[in-house]
Amino acid sequence: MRRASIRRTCAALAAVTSLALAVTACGGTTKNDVKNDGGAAASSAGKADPNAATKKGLTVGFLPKQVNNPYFTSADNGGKKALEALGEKYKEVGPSSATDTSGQVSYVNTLTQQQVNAMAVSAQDPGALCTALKQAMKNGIKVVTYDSDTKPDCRNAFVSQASAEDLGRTEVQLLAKQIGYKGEIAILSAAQTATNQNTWIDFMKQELKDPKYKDIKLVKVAYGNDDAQASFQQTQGLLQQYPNLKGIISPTTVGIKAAAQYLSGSKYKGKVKLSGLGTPNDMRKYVKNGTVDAFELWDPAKLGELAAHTAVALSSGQITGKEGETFKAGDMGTYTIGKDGVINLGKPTVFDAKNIDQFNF
Ligand code: RAM
Repeated sequence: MRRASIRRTCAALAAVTSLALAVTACGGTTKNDVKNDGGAAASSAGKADPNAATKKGLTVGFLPKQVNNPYFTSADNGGKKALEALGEKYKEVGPSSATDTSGQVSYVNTLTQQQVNAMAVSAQDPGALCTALKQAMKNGIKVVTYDSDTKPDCRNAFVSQASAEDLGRTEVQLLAKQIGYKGEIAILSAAQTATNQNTWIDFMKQELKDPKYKDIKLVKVAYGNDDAQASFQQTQGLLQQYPNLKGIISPTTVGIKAAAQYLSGSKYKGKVKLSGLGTPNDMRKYVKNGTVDAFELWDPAKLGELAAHTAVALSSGQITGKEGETFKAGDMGTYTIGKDGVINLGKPTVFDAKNIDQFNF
């Protein structure tokens, strides 16, 4: 066990037992130390010191949902760049399938055994990683989720690409406009357990309750598992099952690309509308050939960069993950931690024929 972890355990012990017992159990700790610390309870809750120096030489492990997904390549490279500029070390591990939850658990355990200082994880499933992530935190490792969250008590902070509510609602708004507020629509999602997609889909359903969408019917949520072939087949299946389908929302970069590929080679091109979340580089040709009118995304590299800065700020003691704490994320500016330890990157960009050539990611 590391020293930091022993200290945390002792502080936690002091918070729940009498001070005398905690002092005995932790040897070395004196009453004066505890006093100088501002009290055992305070130190167990962890006090942020916004003026603490940024530590150098930290190792931060990135664990995406899926390593061979270009979206995560961009995100993690953003993290790498930020870490190297700060004098830290970067590493990346992760499964090649977005539905390999037990693989993700093993990678969390590997990073813990390797005693990284912090890890940035995009969770394939909200609960499955919890035990492993809690074990990491017990060992003094700071845990940041980025892109896709776990439960709030299983990490120190979550770096969110944008407000989940905004993302869910705007995707419906974009597609509804394209289909003239009328007709059957479907959603082509990623993995059935994906925290981020499921949260956005819940907000899409809420948005659809607005009377202005009374003539739109959501007929199905299909899952392509962030696998190109499965997403392509699911799109084909949706059109077979619902020949009157007017539109598809795909809130995944892998899904929207595969759906665009299917539609552009079919009789549905330009007739069945497709929107959701994609990268401009993946979607450019489908915007130019008339398959897709508009879709949205944030800059994945910026998401990775912010996750890296958050991991370093946590490891340096500048933040603990509590609402209201602020920290500097290099030249990205100052960020404030919101409710449940969520940090929002900002607003996504809507891409269409007019602006798509201005973006290269
Ligand atoms: C895929 C992944 C990722 C999601 C993007 C939009 O690459 O599912 O988690 O944020 O799409």
